[in-house]
Amino acid sequence: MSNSSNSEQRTQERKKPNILITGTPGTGKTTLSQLASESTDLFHINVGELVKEKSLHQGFDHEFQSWILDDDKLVDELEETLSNGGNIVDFHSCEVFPERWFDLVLVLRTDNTILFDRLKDRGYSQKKITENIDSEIFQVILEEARESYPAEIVVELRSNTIEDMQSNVTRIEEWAHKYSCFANQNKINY
Ligand code: DAT
Repeated sequence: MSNSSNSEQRTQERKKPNILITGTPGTGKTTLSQLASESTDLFHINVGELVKEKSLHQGFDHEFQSWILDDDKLVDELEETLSNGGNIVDFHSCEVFPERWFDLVLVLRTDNTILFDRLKDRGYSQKKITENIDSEIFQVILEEARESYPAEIVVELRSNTIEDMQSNVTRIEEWAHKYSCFANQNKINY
């Protein structure tokens, strides 16, 4: 199936879009998702919290200090909600989700020195800080997004400053509004 028919299928099925906000830990996913959720009628799903809350994991990895995700459980848990549309999904990885779920994939990017300070403030160990900074330098999440979703729905967003954050919220707000208008027009046409 071509990318364009994939996106048509996405729009026809949902009156409201699903947006994935992804990026290295500390780039601002949760803050942006909360703000964007408040200024649109989209529902914020913090996947990291959900995984802990509903035990969608196979235990804790002490070496990497993180939960070992149970992909199948996570996809099953979210399937119905995502099929209905109207969600902002916030997670530090993106390859686990089916491609058909998302209409827009935003990858947040932060300069190393700024990211370092944020992760240090969060109390991360030196090892965890280094891993995450390396991941940001090598654009791991951006590459993952480009491999997992059609190029036209993957957008890289700078997230260094409060001004960046505000402009990202505005862009999401405008985009979600356009999506809804387009979906409603489609409905009238069909
Ligand atoms: P993530 O969900 O990606 O782990 P977060 O939303 O928890 O990141 O943000 C980490 C910290 O950085 C938090 O104290 C808020 C701050 N922050 C996030 N994005 C920012 C931005 N664009 N400008 C300034 N501070 C930001």
